[in-house]
Amino acid sequence: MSNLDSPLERFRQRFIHNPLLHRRQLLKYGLAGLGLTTAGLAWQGLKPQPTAKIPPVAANSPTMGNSFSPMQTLRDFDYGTVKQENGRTVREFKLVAGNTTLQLNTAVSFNSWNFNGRVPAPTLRAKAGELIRVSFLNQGGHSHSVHFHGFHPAAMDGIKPIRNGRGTIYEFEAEPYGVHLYHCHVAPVTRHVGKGLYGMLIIDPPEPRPVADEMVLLMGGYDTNDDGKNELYAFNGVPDYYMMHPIEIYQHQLIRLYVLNMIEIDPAVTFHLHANMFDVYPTGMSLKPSHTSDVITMGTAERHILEFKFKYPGEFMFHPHQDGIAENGCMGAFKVISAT
Ligand SMILES: [Cu+2]
Repeated sequence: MSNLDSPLERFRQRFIHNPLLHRRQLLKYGLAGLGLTTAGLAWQGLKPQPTAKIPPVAANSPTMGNSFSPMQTLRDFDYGTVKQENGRTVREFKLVAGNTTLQLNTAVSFNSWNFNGRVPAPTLRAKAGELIRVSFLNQGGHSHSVHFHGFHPAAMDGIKPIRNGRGTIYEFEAEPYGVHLYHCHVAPVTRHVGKGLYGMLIIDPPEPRPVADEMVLLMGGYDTNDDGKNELYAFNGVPDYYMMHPIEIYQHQLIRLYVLNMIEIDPAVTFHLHANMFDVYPTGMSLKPSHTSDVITMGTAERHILEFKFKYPGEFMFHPHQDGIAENGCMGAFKVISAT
């Protein structure tokens, strides 16, 4: 257990009187971790191999008053429905735009616009060279669209507004490999993205990357009073979630973070990891790191793969080094579990 005098524990104590927030759940050695391992094997289409050591995640992870749990969406990859067409692998995905109330903290509810009822949207994942087919249905009440980053024909660029109640299909080749994004591109884009219409697209290289405990961290900002400034920020949708509920990982285990800055309005933020250094794979478009650091700067829509292992057990924070942004919700921590 954490030391009650630690800054992390003091931070948590500020919230525990709150009935909307759940105390941390006891670890349940259920099927969640096994499911990830099996999915990983199926994905690679290989015989059993060494797999990443991932602490089990309770099926009833805290939601902090929301309809989804950032502890679940952290390692949740949507591989779509796979089909073979003319000798080619097609991955079909479904995105539905809608509106959901997000509970950002005990005082602030936020009317989000989102894909599939969650912020960020599902992390879509395919392999380089496959065909991606996304069925989009707009039930959001306003016109929306889905604009993907990566190579695709002009007709698939997702800048044409799709009216409420209508749908369309986006189809394009999964290229280039890397960590990309998708978002609504209806003007004003700042508002549509700020309301929550964004997600990550991961395109894996032809040869799989080394086995790792993989997770996504998307940074977002919330203009809660429509004053043209962000009042709150979050990793994966819910402010301060991973401070209240640190991400459990194992000591010495390779961790692969897919990080994306989707904070509108503020020009750029950094990502800083405490007590460690990470290898940087810019835009995830290389198999070798460009350099090693403990801080990286990202403008809006910039993203990278960061890899590291923790040498020491304990709790270690991560956050942008723009401390006003960190202290307004864009802060989290890893809880490194001893390997011995
Ligand atoms: Cu939109």
